[in-house]
Amino acid sequence: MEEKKWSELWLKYTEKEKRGNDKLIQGVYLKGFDASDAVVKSALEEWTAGLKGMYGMEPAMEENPNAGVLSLIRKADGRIRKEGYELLEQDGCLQLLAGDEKGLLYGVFHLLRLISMEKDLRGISLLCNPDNPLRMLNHWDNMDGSIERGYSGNSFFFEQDRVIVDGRTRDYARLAASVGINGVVINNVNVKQAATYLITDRYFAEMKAMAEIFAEYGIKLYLSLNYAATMELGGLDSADPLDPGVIAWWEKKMKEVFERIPNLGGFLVKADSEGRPGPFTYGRTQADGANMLADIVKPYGGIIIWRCFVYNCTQDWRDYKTDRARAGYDNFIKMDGDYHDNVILQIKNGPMDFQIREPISPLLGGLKKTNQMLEVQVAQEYTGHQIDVCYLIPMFKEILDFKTYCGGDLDTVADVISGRTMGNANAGIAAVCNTGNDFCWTGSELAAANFYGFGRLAFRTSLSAEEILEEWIRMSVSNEAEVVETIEKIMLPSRETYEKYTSPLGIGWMVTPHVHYGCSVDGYEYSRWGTYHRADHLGIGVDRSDKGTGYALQYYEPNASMYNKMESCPEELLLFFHHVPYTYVLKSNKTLIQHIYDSHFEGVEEVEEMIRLWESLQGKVDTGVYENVRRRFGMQLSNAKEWRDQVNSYFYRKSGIADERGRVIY
Ligand code: GCV
Repeated sequence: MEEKKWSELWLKYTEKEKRGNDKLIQGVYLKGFDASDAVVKSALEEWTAGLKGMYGMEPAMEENPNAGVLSLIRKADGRIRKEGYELLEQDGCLQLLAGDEKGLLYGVFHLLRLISMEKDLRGISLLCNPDNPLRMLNHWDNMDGSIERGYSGNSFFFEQDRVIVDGRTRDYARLAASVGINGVVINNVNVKQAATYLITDRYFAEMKAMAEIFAEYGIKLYLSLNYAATMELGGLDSADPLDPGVIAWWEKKMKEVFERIPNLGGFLVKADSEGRPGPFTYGRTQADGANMLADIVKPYGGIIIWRCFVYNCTQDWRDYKTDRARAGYDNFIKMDGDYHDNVILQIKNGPMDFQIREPISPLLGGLKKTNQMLEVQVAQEYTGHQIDVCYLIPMFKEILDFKTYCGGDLDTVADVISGRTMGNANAGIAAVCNTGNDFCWTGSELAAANFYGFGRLAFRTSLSAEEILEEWIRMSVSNEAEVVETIEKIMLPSRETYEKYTSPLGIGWMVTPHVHYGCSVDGYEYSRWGTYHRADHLGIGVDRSDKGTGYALQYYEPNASMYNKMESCPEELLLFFHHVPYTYVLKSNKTLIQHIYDSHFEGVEEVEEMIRLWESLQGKVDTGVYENVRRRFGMQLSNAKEWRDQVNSYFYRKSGIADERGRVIY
């Protein structure tokens, strides 16, 4: 067999301690499921491959659910819901009760996870229903093989305008399904060049083949759509959503597309944003655009996921009332309730753009009558390019736990996007994915924890960042306690470490324009109207209170008042909401400027400590993994020092206030 050019990540299936589990799984009994169903087949194949690799066993199909046999049984009873499952073991009988085929597949992956982590299956009793109906990965892959904000090689979906469907497609689907992903958008939201043709005869055969592989793992294929396809493909002179000619073109096109690509879930649309066309061009609303497409795909069971990343990147902010952070809310809140049932608004976690720390977008829960999805970024665009270690799951937990006060008891972001708040089924969570075609899929071996963790969290938002990390380490790297603990020490605080040596207290940016890695204090690509951070010789920060841009008032009370006042604003977001004097005293009793100095020194020291920890693992983890991470740590340390020196010297020169501790500031 040809050797794979990619890692198996957490599906390695190497030999494991049995701990008596083998006695429970000598055979497999199937009831209520059709063994020839594609998803059931995948589940059985995975079970077989997993047991062969981890226990050297080849369990046969059995006629009876005897003790010592794993029973896979269909059971949908209100408790076990669609895509859900229950695992039970009593008196030597291990049962996986599943609500449907996907539940069966997820249950099998759960058992394999436990086996891989060398856990005891005896006495197991757990019910797992997915928290979010839609659990999606968004790839920003271009048809030429490049990936927008990709840090792991090239695309494994596209190469030189060709679609790739091969063994890696299947392994990708296995990895995604193993953590509960049920929808994947394969192409960049910036639909340019050949990607417009994904909905044409040129690519239908490949789309169908890919959709079929995904379907075998319970995943629906989605495509990013070029809103102006009527013009770029159809030769019309308009993309006006109310134009009958435009509507007729889309009707014909969608009929063809859904006939040719079975298992297509629908489309993701970026309109009126960063140069992309959209309904605003024609004086129409975002709802006009989304609803037009949604009505057309509805007969095929399709959905339209419409992004809320709509802002005017050329706006002049010198009047101090204009604020990019306001844009999402201002553009979408007015039409709350106007969106049709099969439209979902996809909202980035923060009002700006995936910074290391931002407040939660006030649109999440701000919209009370509209389907919503949360969009987070697993690709480390602003969080270290998969060079710097940054375990993102603690940040995603914070976002999900945020209380929006949108009314009632079910008002956290997790409630809103799961559909619990409004009782809607078209809801969920999506992540901009961090994969590419390099051997370990994610550039840094450690960055795979974010891919893994996102899926696990999307399925069960109650899992902690610690639990998820432990699972990932044990399955991907080692079950040795020392290795597990050391990697936890490196990764659990890594988001705070990154924050410490980059931009302080929620101010964000200060990164090299366009590249978004490395320090450039005044660097912001849209900075023709002045610096983003508004630093002068007295202070720094953007006044987003009622006296400034008014952004703070987009939240429900008491969040609005909390953010509006400097004294009650959470300090980690202080500079996002307020322009603060360098001499302002923080709760730590340090002045703002001293905090900036200290945190930047600390950030570098923490990276040095991470490196010491990692080096203690030499010889205890796979050499390839060790070297991959070690190389990146060298780059991370230079990056951290560069940030420390640039930021500290910039603010020393601006403020004229020396470091209390007399350290060298270059
Ligand atoms: C896909 C940011 C990124 C862009 C990205 C955009 C978006 O601006 O820098 O690369 O485009 O967000 O989310 O659409």
